[in-house]
Amino acid sequence: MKNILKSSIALLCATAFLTSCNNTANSNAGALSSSAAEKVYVAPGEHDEFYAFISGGFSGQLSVYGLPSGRLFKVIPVFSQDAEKAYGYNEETKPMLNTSHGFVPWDDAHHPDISQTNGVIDGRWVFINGNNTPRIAKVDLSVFETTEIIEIPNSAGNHSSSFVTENSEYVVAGTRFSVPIPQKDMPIKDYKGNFKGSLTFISVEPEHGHMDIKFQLIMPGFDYDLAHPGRGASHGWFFFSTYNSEEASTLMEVNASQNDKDFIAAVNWKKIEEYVNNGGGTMMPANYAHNVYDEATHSATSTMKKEVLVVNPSEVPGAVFLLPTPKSPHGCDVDPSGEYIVGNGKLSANLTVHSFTKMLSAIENKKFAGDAYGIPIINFEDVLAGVVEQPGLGPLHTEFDGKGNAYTTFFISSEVVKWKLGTWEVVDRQPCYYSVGHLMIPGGNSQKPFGKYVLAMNKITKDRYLPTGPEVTQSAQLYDISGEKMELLLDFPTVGEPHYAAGCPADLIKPRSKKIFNLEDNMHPYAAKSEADTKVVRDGNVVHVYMTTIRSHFSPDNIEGIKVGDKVYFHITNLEQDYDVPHGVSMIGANTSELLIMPGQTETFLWEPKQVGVWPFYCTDFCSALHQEMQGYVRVSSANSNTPLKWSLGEDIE
Ligand code: K7E
Ligand code: CUA
Repeated sequence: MKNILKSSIALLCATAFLTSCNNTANSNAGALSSSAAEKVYVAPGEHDEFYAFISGGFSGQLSVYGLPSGRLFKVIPVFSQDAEKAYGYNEETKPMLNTSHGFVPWDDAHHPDISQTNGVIDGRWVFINGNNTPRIAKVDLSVFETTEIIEIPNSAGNHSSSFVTENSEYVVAGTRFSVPIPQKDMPIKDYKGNFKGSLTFISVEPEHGHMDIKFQLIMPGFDYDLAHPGRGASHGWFFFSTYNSEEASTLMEVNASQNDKDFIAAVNWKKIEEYVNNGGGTMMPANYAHNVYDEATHSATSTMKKEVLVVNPSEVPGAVFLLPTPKSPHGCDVDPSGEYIVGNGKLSANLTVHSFTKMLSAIENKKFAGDAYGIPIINFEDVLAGVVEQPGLGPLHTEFDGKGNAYTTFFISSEVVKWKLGTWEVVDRQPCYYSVGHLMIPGGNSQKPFGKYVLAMNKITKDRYLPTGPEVTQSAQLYDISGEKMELLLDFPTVGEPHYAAGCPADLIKPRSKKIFNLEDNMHPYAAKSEADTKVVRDGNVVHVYMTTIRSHFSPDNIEGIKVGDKVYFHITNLEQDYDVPHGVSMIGANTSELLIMPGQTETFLWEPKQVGVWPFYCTDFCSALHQEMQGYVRVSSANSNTPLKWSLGEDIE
């Protein structure tokens, strides 16, 4: 049996290879029509219609593109240090990357999701998960910066994350790997029955978006792969795909592919919320970081939280059910009406669609096929809405256009397949180049998708671009879906490996985009709000430099009396109050990055001079015609020297 499975998996892999080759042949054949070029042409000076926030996967970041042009506007640092923006390098943002494991300057970012109001995306925040050291980040779309990161305890491989409910009541994070809860030293072979999976509901405070773990549901030791919220009639529920319902812990490609069906777990979070609000659940000791960036102080703080509220599904009867779903489902997608839950079984020939209405009546009639660790399993037939027969090979993810159509990606056959909700008939298919993973329709995880484009995100590019050594960029492909047939419009390279993306009409975000930070509102403890406030203060071997920038000088620009062995903190306030006039700063030999300081903002870098001499610093952002003149010197004397501490601008130090 095992051998048969092994060979069928090998066959799937071989098919993947063959299909790629076929597609290579196709790609060489087809030039796009000139109307395709027109459809993505955004004239110089014109704006794109949509923002696309594309996850960077192993880059740990979130990149911002315009659609339909495919132009890259910004890479927002989220989980990885970014020397360009000093994120994770300057003193202000280092706490953002703090965790219970210490400073973790990287993560694997997969699923951005935009906040919603009344089931419609509102363009306020985008949330994204870090898989590796489980974290959820929030990016504020008025500044396009990461402003909050919360670590998830009792989780590992945080993958069925981060998806928001229809009023952003919760951003939800599910564990991929089940683990001992609480963590402990135990034999791996005792996995089955002893390891558990946690599904975490993080409340989002409506006004400022402040995140807090409301509760964790402690589930059987499956792998929780993807998730989506219910909406409309199914608002109040959340759906999670699972694989490894076998609870295997080794040679997973075989041992976690034994069961004919795994599950989609349906969680009535409203019911659990009510239970918890009435004092239900158990406080459990935990240790996790909650990192918050404060716009007023331009600084982040990291707080270690010491407990988390856990709920066992058996405590809340009627809150959790399992929907059998063939075969190791990956994507778990809910249509705009909230009625259909699509399970994309990676090893299944067909796509399985569950019905929310049928699920409710099965629950009402208590028609169950058994249970897993006390969680009722609904009969497959009793919850099945329909099946899309043989649509392709290796289904991964599904999105919806809001016009009754669904679009599913097929990794192995490298294509996007369009099919109809309700009749389950395939109506169109288009090849992807190659091995498509996620796809995105702006507003795709909401009641109101903007079904004009679909963006396919591909794992392999092969011959599509100029070669760049052994690794070729991953890519995104844009299709027009406004007509009956999908039309490929554009290829563009991505930053890192894109998994999911979130799209949003530009008009939702543009008017709220901040142009400057008001200097009066700057509460940074080391801000110098005018040149008169600049100074250099020594406290033992720690020196604080209160410095300002304005076109085109630093104040002060000459400093003497620094000694080898000092810890010199440069706190630099950008006095500019004009849109798009950052200044940069860099210091020779500093063991950190430059700073890039926005108008009205204060940032800090640490310099520990190791050699005597006179060392220059300069502005790194070409800010004016006299940018090259924006420079200064620091005189460093020996550790036992008596050089007095002095600073100046526009006059010689006597
Ligand atoms: Cu959403 Cu890529 Cu993390 Cu599928 S995963 S592709
Ligand atoms: Cu300031 Cu260049």
